[in-house]
Amino acid sequence: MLKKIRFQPIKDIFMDNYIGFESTVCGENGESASQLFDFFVGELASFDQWAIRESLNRGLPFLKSDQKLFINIHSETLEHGGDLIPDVDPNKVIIELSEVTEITSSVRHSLQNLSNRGFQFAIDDFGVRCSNINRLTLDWFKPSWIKLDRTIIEHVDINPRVETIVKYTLDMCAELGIEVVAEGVETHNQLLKLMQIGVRFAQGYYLGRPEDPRIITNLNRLQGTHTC
Ligand SMILES: [Ca+2]
Repeated sequence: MLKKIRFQPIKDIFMDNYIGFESTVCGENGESASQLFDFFVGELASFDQWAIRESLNRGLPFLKSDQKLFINIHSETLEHGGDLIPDVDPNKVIIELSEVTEITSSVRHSLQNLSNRGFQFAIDDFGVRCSNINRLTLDWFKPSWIKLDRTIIEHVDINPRVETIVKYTLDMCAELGIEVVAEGVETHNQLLKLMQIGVRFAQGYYLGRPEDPRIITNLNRLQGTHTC
């Protein structure tokens, strides 16, 4: 199956600029990453390694100096170990870990290797399924980012209880030195509410869909004149 790399912008909604891009993989007919993972079962680690290398090759050369590339690593790839990420500037790369990644001894070994090389981590899909708050307590693993799941953000402007959860998650992360990205922003009202709460970073269809790698150059050319 043919597969393609897509990049979705992540925005500083206070400064109205792009702080980076998340790479995702999809099939040529729009198959999602999880559908591709099902298709490549049995050779997941090598498929994921292809996606990682392709993301770095297609993304890193086109970033501005202060932008980051957010990449996803599948748990099976971490379990597989080895040389997961080639020799690139670790300051430019944030590694997203799914909330459901099980921390086995092999996964821990891979994460520590990547951490020793200077890569930063984001906990992806934060707040969905089982809570990951205990992951913020580990001595050997200190994520620099969390990405608040879309299932929380979709109610942030209509449910005061969700607003409270986001507000206190933001406060907790500020004390821990962790940046927060709101995922799945799809409406203007969600964006306004997030700004009101004080969430600085966001991504979602309202701010930009995952698109061809040329989006990085195109958006950076527009930066400064772009309004959402
Ligand atoms: Ca992700």
